[in-house]
Amino acid sequence: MSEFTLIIGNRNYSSWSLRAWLVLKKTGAEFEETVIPQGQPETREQVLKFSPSGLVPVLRHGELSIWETLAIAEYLAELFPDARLWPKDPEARAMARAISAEMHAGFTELRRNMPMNIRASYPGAGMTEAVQKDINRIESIWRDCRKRFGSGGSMLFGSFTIADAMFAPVATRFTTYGVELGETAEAYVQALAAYPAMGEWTVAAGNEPWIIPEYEMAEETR
Ligand SMILES: N[C@@H](CCC(=O)N[C@@H](CS)C(=O)NCC(=O)O)C(=O)O
Repeated sequence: MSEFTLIIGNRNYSSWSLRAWLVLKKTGAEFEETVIPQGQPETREQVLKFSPSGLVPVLRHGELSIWETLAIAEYLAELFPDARLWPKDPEARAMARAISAEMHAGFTELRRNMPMNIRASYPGAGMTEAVQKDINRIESIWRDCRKRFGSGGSMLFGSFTIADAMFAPVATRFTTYGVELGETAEAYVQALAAYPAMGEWTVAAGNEPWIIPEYEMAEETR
């Protein structure tokens, strides 16, 4: 039996689950996954068995249960220093933490209007002026990180860090909703899509049976 269990929601729709899963995957540790499908009558009761907040993801390590994605990420960064979950350089690390927190707390218009739906394709749906503002800010973050810290690889800080995990669901949204991006952002979206763990998650998301109607776009809203 693995030391770690990650309790997640649907792979296709649960953006926070994806973030925590990518971070845990980067540690190289063996872990088990428990999927609690969202939007079912018994979902809340099942999640509450593991998570006092009633939200997923939750990381279980022995008797310890950690909810909140950034807390999970920080815990794993402490346990697995060799996985380099944060950039080594203090300036880059400060920036990575700032943008991860900004992602955690913000971009609400994008999140509300373009819910993560990995296997779907809804080009043009969900766009508003406020969503475009969020996108502009995200593009500016990505450009800045790639230019200042990204020379060692194709991720925001070169190699994959928690910051990339935080923005991975945004990249899938840009693909689902066919968002037009500048060159740097487009290249970064492609790099994330080619990241092996992301590919693994995407295939699994495509094979899930559950459909949550509220995250599917009606014809007239596209
Ligand atoms: N702040 C939380 C957000 C977690 C969250 O909103 N999780 C969603 C799934 S992505 C959830 O559990 N929603 C309740 C539900 O689906 O029943 C975190 O960082 O982990």
